[in-house]
Amino acid sequence: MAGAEKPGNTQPGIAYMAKGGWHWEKGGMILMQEEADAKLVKEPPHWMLFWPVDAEASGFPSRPHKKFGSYVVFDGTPYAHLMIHQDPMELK
Ligand SMILES: [Cu+2]
Repeated sequence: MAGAEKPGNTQPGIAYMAKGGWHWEKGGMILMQEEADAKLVKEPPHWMLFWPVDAEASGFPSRPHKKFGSYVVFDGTPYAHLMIHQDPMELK
């Protein structure tokens, strides 16, 4: 997303990544781009809610958290969104 325009959405959006995705992570924090000593981490299938969200105000963590399964990605940036992990293979 380096050099990408700031999101201009005026309504909330929702997306589902059925095959999950990947992100760069360093010290438990998700990075917007690769950095030295960062590792590439696989994300499971997940929903993404695209609307300005603030980790502190929402109570969601700003990094992947097994207990909650949801967290704010890119907290404190125009690209912040809520990530909700869901694995359809685990549904009964
Ligand atoms: Cu995603």
